Amino acid sequence: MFNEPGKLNNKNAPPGQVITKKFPVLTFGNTPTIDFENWRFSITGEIKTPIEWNLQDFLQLEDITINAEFHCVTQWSNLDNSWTGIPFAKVLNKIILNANVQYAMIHCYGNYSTNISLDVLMNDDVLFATKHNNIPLSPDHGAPVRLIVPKRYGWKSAKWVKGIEFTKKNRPGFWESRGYHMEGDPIKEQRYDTDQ
Ligand SMILES: Nc1nc2c(c(=O)[nH]1)N[C@H]1C(S)=C(S)[C@@H](COP(=O)(O)O)O[C@H]1N2
Ligand SMILES: [Mo]
Repeated sequence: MFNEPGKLNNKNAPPGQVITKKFPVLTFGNTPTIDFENWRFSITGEIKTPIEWNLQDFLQLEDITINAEFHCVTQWSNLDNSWTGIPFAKVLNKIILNANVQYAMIHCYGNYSTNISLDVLMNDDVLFATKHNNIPLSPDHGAPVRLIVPKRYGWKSAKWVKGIEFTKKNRPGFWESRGYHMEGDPIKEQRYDTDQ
């Protein structure tokens, strides 16, 4: 049975997705070893004053809990996840962006990266998550902090984040430079870059 395109609610997965109640681990390469004491989160690029926080600094920002769907481009969707974490908007409040900045590159431990436009990051369901279904993230799922971008395919929900780089140009991240779509909206089924 096909899902009706354009629907994203608790009954239907986006087109071409298969629903699972599990939460498969999907990582390119190995889970990086992260020493929480030495964990750093930096905000760089097109901002007035760059920032570097340790885990304690970061966790001082107030967290919230949301419920969200999760759609991997390999076609599994889990429609029911609770995430607790710090809203992107709270982080944005701490910095002053330069003029005409529309994009961000999320950088991770282990050299993964993904590009996301600022308007998507500003959705109120975008979090730097520390807990999934009320349990602290396991190492394989991105501990101590991962990004969650519910309205994009899972590869944009970067695990083991170590920073945000704000940019004027939309540069491709790890998968985007290997043929994945720059936007990755599951409702529009933007899986791969179709430009030849
Ligand atoms: N750093 C990093 N983040 C990543 C990935 C990765 O390989 N490295 N894989 C992405 C992909 S393709 C998906 S679907 C989700 C999967 O998250 P999970 O392993 O917690 O289910 O993480 C995303 N974030
Ligand atoms: Mo994925």
